[in-house]
Amino acid sequence: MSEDTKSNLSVTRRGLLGATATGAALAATGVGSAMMGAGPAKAAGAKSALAPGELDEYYGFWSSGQTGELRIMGVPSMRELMRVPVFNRCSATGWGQTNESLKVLTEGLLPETKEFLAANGKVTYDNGDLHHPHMSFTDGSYDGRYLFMNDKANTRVARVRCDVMKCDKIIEIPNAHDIHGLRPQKYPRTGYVFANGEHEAPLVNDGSILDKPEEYVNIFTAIDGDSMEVAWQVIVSGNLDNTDCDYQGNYAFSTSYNSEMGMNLAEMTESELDHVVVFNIKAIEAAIEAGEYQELKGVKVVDGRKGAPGKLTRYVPIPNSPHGVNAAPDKKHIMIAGKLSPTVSVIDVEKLAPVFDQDADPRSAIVAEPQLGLGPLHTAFDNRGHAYTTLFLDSQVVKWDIAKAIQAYAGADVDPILDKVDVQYQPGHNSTSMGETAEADGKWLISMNKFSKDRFLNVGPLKPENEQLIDISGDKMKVVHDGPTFAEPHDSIIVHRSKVNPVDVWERNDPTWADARAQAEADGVDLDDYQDSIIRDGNKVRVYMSSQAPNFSLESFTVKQGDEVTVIVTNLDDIDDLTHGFCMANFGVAMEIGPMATASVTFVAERPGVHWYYCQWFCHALHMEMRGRMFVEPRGA
Ligand code: K7E
Ligand code: CUA
Repeated sequence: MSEDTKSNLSVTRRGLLGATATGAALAATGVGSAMMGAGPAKAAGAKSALAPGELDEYYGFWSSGQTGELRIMGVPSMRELMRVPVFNRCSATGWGQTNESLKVLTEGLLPETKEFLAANGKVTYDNGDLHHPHMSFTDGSYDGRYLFMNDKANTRVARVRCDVMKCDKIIEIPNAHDIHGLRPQKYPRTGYVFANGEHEAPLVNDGSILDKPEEYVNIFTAIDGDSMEVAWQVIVSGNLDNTDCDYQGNYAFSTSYNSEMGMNLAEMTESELDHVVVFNIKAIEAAIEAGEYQELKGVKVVDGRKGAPGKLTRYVPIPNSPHGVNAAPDKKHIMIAGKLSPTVSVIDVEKLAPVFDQDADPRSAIVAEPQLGLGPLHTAFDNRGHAYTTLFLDSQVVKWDIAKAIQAYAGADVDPILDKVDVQYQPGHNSTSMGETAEADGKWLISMNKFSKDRFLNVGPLKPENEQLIDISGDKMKVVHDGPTFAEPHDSIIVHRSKVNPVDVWERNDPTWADARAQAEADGVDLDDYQDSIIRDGNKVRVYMSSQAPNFSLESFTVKQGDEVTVIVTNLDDIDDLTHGFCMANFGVAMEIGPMATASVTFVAERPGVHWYYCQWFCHALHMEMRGRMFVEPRGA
């Protein structure tokens, strides 16, 4: 427990209800004797409610599913701190409209996608389906550089810079279809970002193959997290669901819920066993090095299908339809959640070498397979050898002992299940504080429940989800908070705040507006210290101005109807929390300009007359007065 959580502890009814009865907890939480004198009271567990002004101990990074953004939460308060637009559009920040964001949203698209989008009158996709946000690692723990995330809807992978909490790269993954599972390499560093294509398709998907399942493949992708380029891909059998990797840098693992390669539900759930694909990273790198690959759409692709010769992959049979993959912080065990099977299969990474090198039975790497309950989906961990698995159908989280599960599998008469707690309702992912790193600390667990039903005021047929905070610091799990969220976070990570250090004010030389800077230089404008400038270049007009509360440096400017106008605004307020906006009324134009940032937007001035632009970020007592006029002279005037 960190110093400041300790000092934040207070005795509340919720704390009392969330009690754990151990003396150790009493000592750790510092609950006074007056409290204990109140009867057979139990010690308060860790405190979730923070007083106004108190800061959270953890950052929570939440996905938002079909909303397409990243969300930043405070844990344990469960307060939403920020939304970071990624695959979506954002009215507040202009994401998807500013030139800077459009560059991120378009530069990583494949040429054929750009053509397809152009035929539909678009330059990029408007939607995304963001399931899995994960932070970059160095040596088995978070390093606070980047967050990576997938887009299942349009086969993309994005990166968010943790220094400014903005998305700086989005790439479309060639050859694959519908990126679902995603995890960064843990050791020695990220390194690779592993990404699963969920839906199988003909390798060359040009419309010549439909009903030949044997020609359908799936693609596992390793992306270089530094350059955000695809490093290599592996062709696999069966579709791919979730992925994780070990703490040694040797293997990655992907669950496959459709080893049958079925195209409908009956076919997909036909066989009793599916599999997890184990990828031998060093063998794959060696194959690439040796030239044993084919090049597809500019990517080096190796063959790791079932039965393919070599040591690139192995297929470990797992009971019907496995879903989640989670590496334990003991750096040894990988948990494969059964979903349609009530089991979690535990792989010992130290038993994989014989599977690759001596063709040992792939099942020999399984060291436990406890029956936990119905619908196991995902597993999280504490630092005491316990695992916490969500049970979708039972609407529970089950806490179990990894060592006991291994003993039971070896024949001992022990029950690995330690505790079950009801959650409301139907949990998907869960996550624990630092639980996806070697620094798991065993304090908090979030159960991300797909249904909230009766837990909140009714808001109509579309209900929020319910994300419940569970105190896992004691022997028994205690649900201490309900948190509604909008569609539809799948996954989250809980990162100690010591790992994340965002800036308050942008650096003027930030690469985000490198294009605007280059254009300014070409226009003879010093972007860091310029006079207002209006540059005419044929029918293109570039309007440079700055903002300083409560003024735009330009009170007005004039263009001609039909001009393509680019407005470049630099916020010269070098002050924490002084964001301005630029909104051109009735032009559908609005953007955020953070302190010391530059942002730009381009539109065609097709509406003659006087048009007000204003700052839409409440920045000053005279914020309403922070405005100016664009005058558009009618064509031919
Ligand atoms: Cu289980 Cu997309 Cu991680 Cu949802 S996935 S729950
Ligand atoms: Cu600047 Cu409001």
